Amino acid sequence: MEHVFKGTTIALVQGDITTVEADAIVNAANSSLMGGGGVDGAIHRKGGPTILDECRDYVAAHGSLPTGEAMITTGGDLPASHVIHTVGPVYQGGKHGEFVKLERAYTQSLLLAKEHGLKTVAFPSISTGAYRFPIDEAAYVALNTLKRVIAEHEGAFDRLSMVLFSQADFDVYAATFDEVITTMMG
Ligand code: AR6
Repeated sequence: MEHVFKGTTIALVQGDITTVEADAIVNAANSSLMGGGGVDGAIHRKGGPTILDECRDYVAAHGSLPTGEAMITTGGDLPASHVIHTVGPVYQGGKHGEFVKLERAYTQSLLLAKEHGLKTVAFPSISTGAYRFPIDEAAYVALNTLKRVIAEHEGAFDRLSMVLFSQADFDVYAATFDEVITTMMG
């Protein structure tokens, strides 16, 4: 499922993000940057030890990565050239700034990609696994943020995708995609 918005293709894909060829894939990491479960575990397993070495160097130089911020490493053994590591919020009922923090995780990842001249970026559904963000609300934040950043940085990106691990997650994003992206292009 995809749609072109201001020259950038926005795509929804069902699958495993560690198999995606892109200038960057995004990792739903935690502040320690030392790996974990879910998509973070999968990226480090498949990407090999150089990614963790680069994360360790980053933490030694800058400290841990706050929620809503992003940093970049190479892609190691992954088909993607780079990994942008970001930290989504832990969902705590929705009244603790989670929506703004989730939006910021997407935005900062995209700004970092732009800074490095990376034109194709694939995201997992940040915060909707271990961090328990309701997926329907997270889909709305994710897709609206991609759209806003594309409009604010026209020409910066060729293709932005959301890679949903399960069919159920894909279906939720697809319904939101119709609402937020396809029908509001004007
Ligand atoms: N490709 C695409 N999506 C995936 C993959 C994959 N290979 N594997 C899982 N997902 P989570 P979070 C989906 O828990 O909620 C980690 O331990 C998954 O189905 O990976 O941001 C970190 O170290 C879900 O929809 O990330 C942090 O401590 C989505 O990715 C914490 O979890 C996000 O689930 C971050 O939690």
